[in-house]
Amino acid sequence: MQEIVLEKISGYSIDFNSLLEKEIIVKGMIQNLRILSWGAFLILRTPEYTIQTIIDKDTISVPPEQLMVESAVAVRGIIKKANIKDKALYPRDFEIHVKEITVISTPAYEVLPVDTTKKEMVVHLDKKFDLRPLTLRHPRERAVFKIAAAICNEFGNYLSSTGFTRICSPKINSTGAEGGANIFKLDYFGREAFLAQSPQFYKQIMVGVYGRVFEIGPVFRAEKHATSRHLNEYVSLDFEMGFIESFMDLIKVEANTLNAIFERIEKDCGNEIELLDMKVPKIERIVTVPFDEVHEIVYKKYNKDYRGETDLAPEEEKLISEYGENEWNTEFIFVTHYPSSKRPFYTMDDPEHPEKTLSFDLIFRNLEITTGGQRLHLYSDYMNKMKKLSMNIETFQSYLQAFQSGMPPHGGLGLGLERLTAQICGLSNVKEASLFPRDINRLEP
Ligand code: AMO
Repeated sequence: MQEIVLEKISGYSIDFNSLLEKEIIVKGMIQNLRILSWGAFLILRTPEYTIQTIIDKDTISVPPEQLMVESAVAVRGIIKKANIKDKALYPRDFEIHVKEITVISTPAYEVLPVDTTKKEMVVHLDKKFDLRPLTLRHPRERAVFKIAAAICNEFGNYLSSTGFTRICSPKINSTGAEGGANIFKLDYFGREAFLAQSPQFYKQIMVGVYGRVFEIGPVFRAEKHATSRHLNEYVSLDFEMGFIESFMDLIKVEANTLNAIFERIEKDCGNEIELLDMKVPKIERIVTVPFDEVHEIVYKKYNKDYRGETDLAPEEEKLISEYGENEWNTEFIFVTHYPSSKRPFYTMDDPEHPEKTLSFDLIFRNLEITTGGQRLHLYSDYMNKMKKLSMNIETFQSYLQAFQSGMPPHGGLGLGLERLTAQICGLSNVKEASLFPRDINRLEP
């Protein structure tokens, strides 16, 4: 038997000011290496900072020429003040003057297949995804996924602080929730099963248990076309809450959650904001516009006639965004009252206009990032709606137990993490906001 004393693992975070002119040992990966006649500038990447080190070739035992980008090294040196411009570095006001460097491991590639040391990585999108284990190490890529991490963290923190309980629902299910053909089937020990398109049924069931719930998890959509806005697996940020008066309650919670996320990004991601040259948004006030009115605006203002269509075309999302910025001075447009024919069966129809629903999408910088709405909550309403739509009620029996057991008026929404990240970071393709994107042509890495 061996007993090991449990120690807290300390982070790599360093108060550089207090270490000025002192010697430290830092372990990390070589992000960049610039060899000059007198030695080298070596950029060291650690979990919490990326720092410049200065190597004088006469003082260290390893010749700089023998070092390689992406080697793991330990550096011993003195912390000095510096004044560095490169936005990929933080801190920029300190550097390490190296006394000794030890190579811990080196890449197996003789030459790395992509140069990750340039400000912009010059590589085709497909190659960038093929070589994700390496290309993700580029400072700009790392910055994008720091932003995504901040979004997830604050979505959870903010909602937890307002009475929501985090849930983790199953992703292998016996039915789909969203309808449509974009569902993956799989063989589940001889039975037909499906990959979750959304945590929809489970988050509703859990409102009966906790009143307010949220989930951050993967969902799967068998999208048949490769587009710049669709992934076959994405991360869905969902919440669902009981005792709502109307879907406006959901819109308010979403606006507050998004503002908390934006504030968190401002506070924690200063380096990423600078590096990506991001404009962090803020929701100053809520602007809602009914679905039909969007068609009208797009027709009258831009002479594009989508009237009669039961969904918004990507072009309309773009045009209404432009209109929103110019006329309403907002980047966030909540489009409400989508046609019933386009919304899943669980959506509540507007009692005054049954062909419309009490639902909404949020359009942000040309793209739909959220769908939400009020749900049916009475068992009898489910029965009527499902019969009207000729659905097989038997298949949904376990979901319907929630309504047989009693449910409050409720609603919620789903927010696509990659779409939000892409729009905040100014990326033109949602796949660039996915660590390992899945599309119709891609299953690796
Ligand atoms: P919906 O199907 O509209 O609604 O999805 C909600 C949000 O998820 C994102 N999204 C996608 N992101 C990347 N690739 C895709 N293929 C993709 N499909 C959707 C979008 C979208 O706004 N259950 C409902 C939500 C609810 O009412 O609570 C649902 O899933 O950002």
